[in-house]
Amino acid sequence: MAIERTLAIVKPDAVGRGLTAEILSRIHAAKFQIVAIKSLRLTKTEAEGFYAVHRERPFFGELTDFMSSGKAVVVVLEAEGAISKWRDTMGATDPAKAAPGTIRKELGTSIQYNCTHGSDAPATAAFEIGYFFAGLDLV
Ligand code: 3AN
Repeated sequence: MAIERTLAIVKPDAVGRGLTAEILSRIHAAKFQIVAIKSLRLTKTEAEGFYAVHRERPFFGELTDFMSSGKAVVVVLEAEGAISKWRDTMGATDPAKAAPGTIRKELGTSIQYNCTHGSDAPATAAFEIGYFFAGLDLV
């Protein structure tokens, strides 16, 4: 499998609950390299731009309110097959349906407050990484 990069976000629910170090430790345990990392608070407009593909979904307003409600930690991860590997490490979107041992199963509290984000395909990963990081941050 090829070496890939993906964008992970420790969402505001997890940062607010003091779970950043726990999630970074799981990233380390799963053997991802951290290529770039920063802490920031998205504006509502920036959250809408990030989730533009979901603009027509009924939860778009709620989702972008939540994602701009507090600090998040955005991380570029690298590994063989990083995109699917990180989605496996996170577990299913709904914590109630996520597999045992996954971040969302063990730490998430609802489909909205599910602690982490991960890109879902190579094109999405390229867009999402570029949304937060410049080329020079990624050398
Ligand atoms: P994933 O993050 O697992 O790729 P998506 O892309 O379907 O899931 O959804 C993006 C984000 O939107 C999810 N991480 C979750 O926070 C939120 N979301 C998805 N479905 C719902 C829903 N039914 N109600 C509220 N928020 C949702």
